[in-house]
Amino acid sequence: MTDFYQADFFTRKQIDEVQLSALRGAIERAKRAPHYGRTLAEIAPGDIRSLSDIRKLPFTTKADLRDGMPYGFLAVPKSQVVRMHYSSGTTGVATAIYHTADDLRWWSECVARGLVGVGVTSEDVFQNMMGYGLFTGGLGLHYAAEMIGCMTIPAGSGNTQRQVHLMQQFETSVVHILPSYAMRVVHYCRQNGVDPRRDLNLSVAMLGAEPHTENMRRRIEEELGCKVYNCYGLSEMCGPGVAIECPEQSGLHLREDHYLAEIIDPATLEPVEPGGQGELVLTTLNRHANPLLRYRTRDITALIEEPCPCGREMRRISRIVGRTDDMFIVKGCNIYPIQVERVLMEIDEVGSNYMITLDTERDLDEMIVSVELSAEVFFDDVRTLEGIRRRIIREVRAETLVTPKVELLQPNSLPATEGKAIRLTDNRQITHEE
Ligand code: DLL
Repeated sequence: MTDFYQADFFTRKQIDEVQLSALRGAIERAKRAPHYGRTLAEIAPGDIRSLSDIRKLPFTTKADLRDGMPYGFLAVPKSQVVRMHYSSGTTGVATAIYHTADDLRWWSECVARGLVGVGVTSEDVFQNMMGYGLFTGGLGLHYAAEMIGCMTIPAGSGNTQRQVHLMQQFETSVVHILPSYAMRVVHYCRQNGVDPRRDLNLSVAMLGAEPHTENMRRRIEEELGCKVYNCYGLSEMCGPGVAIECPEQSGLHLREDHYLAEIIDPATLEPVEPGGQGELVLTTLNRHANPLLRYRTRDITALIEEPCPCGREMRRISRIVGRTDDMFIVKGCNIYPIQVERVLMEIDEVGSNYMITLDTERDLDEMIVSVELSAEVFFDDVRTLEGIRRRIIREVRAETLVTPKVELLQPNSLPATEGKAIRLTDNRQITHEE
């Protein structure tokens, strides 16, 4: 086994020691960036005596990154930078992240550790179905798969027919794919007489970059006949590979030798109780070009402290529930889009895509859930349709406390995006912010 993989099996004590010494170094290096040169001027290495002393440092936010564009967070001379990526700007603001050659090496190692952890080897054919380019899902997994020695197919996103053809022709055994796109591939296979269990050779699908539910995972596993693992990351923290599930499928192992995690209450900014849910805050420990300290990810999760039955003592995060800026309020109820997905994916007749629209009807908020049904449902069977509609209304209401309007649609009716799925459109006259 390659050396870098050993770090996955550090004991808790080793992890804590590695983190503390790396944190001191990270602070010193960060000060070379104009932003941290200002905000950390008062902090000396001696101030960090334990990991909890990280709370002496200020948070870094997306707004700070935006204000620091283009080079306010760069901590090395530009001549040492070999690549940049842009964050996808899901919230409208794209910011750049820079990497030295060494940053790219340890990032690839992090991802490779996650892949090896779920059994990927040099025998595998790895088809990367994520967008290449400024988005980190393409190159991030690509170099890791090559590092392991997989035959790597840089398929990129979209063109489902060609994707399935490649999978058949080269007997792809591992795919990296957006959850929403995996549902489209499933739909394509059904419509085109491809039985994934019979006609494909998949053993692992690595899913990430979008929130998705356990129910969606189970569906994709059943349909594609392979194991599905959850991979989390964000451009600001390099990209994919910050945390990846192991075969236990019960939480995503953080690569804690590179990332220091905290969970805070986004309202008070105080740490939550151990095991409590809150906003994930991450610190890069070894990044040279673009160190980020106490970066507020806006992702909602919880830290699982207990060692995992897989033998790793690296802490886990639970499946991401949503982002603080994803949450919407309807009739006083706080809702994450994923709650609606949880309900929909339990219903067999529901197909591969859905969308939530918020509107104002006679001065009142309204939540419309548009759902594509599977190709097996006959649209002239009015009684069945009515039954499905009533079930969705009942179960969404039980989950969110809001009674939705439900629109049932034929397959392929909703707009399909090439990148991350857009699940929510807010057309309300007054948008309700936190
Ligand atoms: O999505 C990096 C990535 C690529 C991760 C491929 C995994 C696989 P960004 O475009 O900057 O980077 O978006 C980051 O996507 O803050 C989360 O809100 C969301 N996200 C990423 N992975 C997951 C996941 C990439 N597994 C933002 N579950 C993050 C839920 C996820 N949400």
